This record gives sequence, C-alpha cells and structure tokens, in this order.
Amino acid sequence: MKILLNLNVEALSKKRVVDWGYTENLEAASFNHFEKWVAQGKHEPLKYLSDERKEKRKSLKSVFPKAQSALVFLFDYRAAKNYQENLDPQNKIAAYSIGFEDMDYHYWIKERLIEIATSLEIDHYDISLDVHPVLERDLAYRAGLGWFGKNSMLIHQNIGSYFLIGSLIVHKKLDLTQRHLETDHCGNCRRCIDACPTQAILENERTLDTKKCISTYTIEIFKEASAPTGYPNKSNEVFGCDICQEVCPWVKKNSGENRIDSSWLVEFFNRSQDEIYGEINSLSNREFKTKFKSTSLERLGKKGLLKNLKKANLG
Ligand code: B12
Ligand code: SF4
Ligand code: SF4
Repeated sequence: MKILLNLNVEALSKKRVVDWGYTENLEAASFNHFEKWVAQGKHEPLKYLSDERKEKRKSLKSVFPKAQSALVFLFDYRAAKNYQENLDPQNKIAAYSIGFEDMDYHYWIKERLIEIATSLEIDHYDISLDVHPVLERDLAYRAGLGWFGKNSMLIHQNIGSYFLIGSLIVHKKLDLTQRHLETDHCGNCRRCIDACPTQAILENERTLDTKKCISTYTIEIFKEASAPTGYPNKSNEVFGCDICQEVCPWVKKNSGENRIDSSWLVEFFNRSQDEIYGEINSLSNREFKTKFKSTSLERLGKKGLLKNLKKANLG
C-alpha cells in the first residue's frame, strides 16, 4: 500500500471516495454475459453498445494500449438520497444528478481523478469514466469492490450502490495488493425485481432489458421514444430512475458526512409539473442550455425534458 500513503483517508473522503481498489487483471470477467446480452438484443435501443467497439470491452488493453493496472474509485452520492427526501415525489430526478454539487458527474469526477493522480505522483495514465467501451462495473468487480446485484448494479457491502465508478488506468504496475473478488450477497431477495414498474429486470441474468428501463427512456432517448409499458402510471421519474436501488436492503444512508445543503435542481423540480412544463416551454433551446449548463440534464435538451414531463412522445 506504499503509494496510497500519500493519499490519506480524509483527503479521499473530501473527494467523495468511499472505497477504492486495485487490479492488474485487464480482461473483463463477464464479457461473455455482455456478448450474450447484446446478441439477444437486450441492449436496444443503445446502438453504441453493439457497434464496432463492442469487442474492445474484452480487454482494457484494446481501449488503452498502455494500460498495465487500474485504480478504481467509488464516488459516493448517498447524501443525495438523504437530501432528496425533500423532493416532490411528482418529479423525481436521479440522485446522482444532485450528488455532485448539481454538476454533471463527468466533469466533477474527472477533476477529482486528476487531483488524485497528481497527489499520487502518477504521471502516465488514462481516465475511464463512462465514455469509453469499458465494462466499468466489471472493472470494479475485478478490483474487489462489489458484486453484480440482480438489478445489475455493482453493490458494495458497506454502502450499497449509490456510487459512480471512476478509474485511473495506470501505465505501470503499482506496489499494491489486489483484494479477493466479492461474492454474491443478494441471496433469495427479489425486492428490485418486484419493484420495477416496467418489469425491466432480467431475473436470472443480472441485467436489464434496456428498452423497458425508465432510465433509458428519460436519459438516453428523446424524440423518437414511446414510454415503456408500466410507465408512467406507477412512476413519477422525470430524469433517470432509482426505484430498483431505493428498495435494495444494501443501500445504506450515509451518516451525515458530505452533506448536501442546497440543490437548485431540487428546488427547481419541487413544484407542480404544470408550472415546470410552462417554464421550460417558454425557454428557447439556447436558454435551456444556459439554464441547465454543466448539469446532467443539459444533454436532454428542451424537447427531451418536455417529453419526460409529459411522459409522451412529442415527435
Ligand atoms: C449503458 C448504461 C446504462 C443503460 C443500460 C443499463 C445496464 N444495466 O447496462 C441504462 C440507460 C439503462 C443505464 C441506467 C442506469 N445507469 Co448506467 N451505464 C451504462 C454504461 C454506459 C454501460 C453499461 C454496460 O456496458 N452494460 C452492459 C450490460 C450487459 O452490463 P450489466 O447490465 O452491468 O450486466 C453485467 C452483469 O450482468 C454481469 N453478470 C451477470 N451474471 C454474472 C455472473 C458473474 C459470476 C459475474 C462475474 C458477472 C455477471 O455481466 C454483465 C456484463 O458486465 C455504464 C458505464 C460503463 N462504461 O460501464 C453506466 C453505469 C453502469 N450506469 C450507472 C448508473 C449509476 C445508472 C443508473 C443508476 C442511472 C439512473 N439513476 O437512472 C441507472 C441504473 C439502471 C440499472 N438498474 O442498471 C453506473 C453504475 C454504478 C453502479 N454502482 O453499478 C455506471 C457504471 C456509470 C459509472 N461510471 O458509474 N445505464
Ligand atoms: S432503473 Fe427503474 S425502470 Fe430501470 S430496472 Fe431499475 S426500477 Fe426498473
Ligand atoms: S434488491 Fe435484493 S435482489 Fe435486488 S440487488 Fe438488492 S439485494 Fe439484490
């Protein structure tokens, strides 16, 4: 653990890192599950999962040719779960979107990863954070950080799954010990399966039918989408979906550290849908971009958010 002596626990916690792990195993442990899932078309409509980059997920080397090891960090957003209880249940937005000072986590976590690399004096590395063809849950699994829950989330024994995964892909091996792989702790539980309003969870495969998932409908597909069966009747999600995590017994509240004291996104959505719809509808596309700049909702665009609020395809 020599190298991490430079980075004490308190410093990591200020960066919202709740746990980290190390692996020199560059090959995905579950690529065959991924391949089968794609072959069954369960990734539809997310075409980027089946294009020419599909095979690259087999090994970190094919994405980052200089990779020799990876430091994997879990960025905690449980504070959002605590704070979100103030939110009007009519308009639920994904906890992660308020968990990092209302910022799009790609910006927020990337900065923290660079700070961590600097403090560890790691000069040669790449960052893996959502955009590359990497099975990131699998990478965290290989670093001993959790197991694949039935809802497909990577679950950590002490925290649950309210964290995002960001990694430093290091161009040398470090003097660190790898943890053992985590074992499955779902047991006979099936709360997530029963709670999912659209029956999107593929019970025996620990993954989803993507086209049925509310998260896909409200974050990934905009104009062309029709709502999955079961939504919106039982659901008020207007951006993302946390239902299968809210019911998971492993998802723990945090004990008060890293508190969120304010969130303009929560304030914004904490009123009637008609009021919100009216305000968004009155904005030009450019004004929408300015208003939601650097938040996770920016890329939805005006039309995407209006669609989510009305839960209907606006063409
Ligand atoms: C595409 C995608 C989505 C899609 C598809 C979801 C999915 N399950 O894949 C949609 C839009 C639906 C989505 C939704 C969400 N996402 Co998303 N998403 C991704 C992305 C970009 C790729 C995921 C991917 O490749 N999926 C491929 C499928 C096949 O993987 P899988 O479902 O995890 O299945 C694995 C297991 O089944 C495993 N497996 C099955 N059986 C067994 C048995 C054994 C022994 C083993 C070892 C493995 C194993 O093998 C499969 C392949 O690894 C990743 C970032 C990344 N680059 O990895 C983020 C990511 C997975 N998403 C994330 C988050 C936070 C979310 C949401 C919570 C956001 C929200 N609030 O709405 C929801 C959660 C929905 C859910 N229950 O999964 C986080 C998850 C963090 C965590 N703790 O797990 C990630 C890792 C982003 C990040 N950098 O942190 N997402
Ligand atoms: S994120 Fe929502 S819709 Fe998707 S699987 Fe979980 S509960 Fe179902
Ligand atoms: S709700 Fe139960 S079955 Fe689903 S992921 Fe959590 S522990 Fe596993």
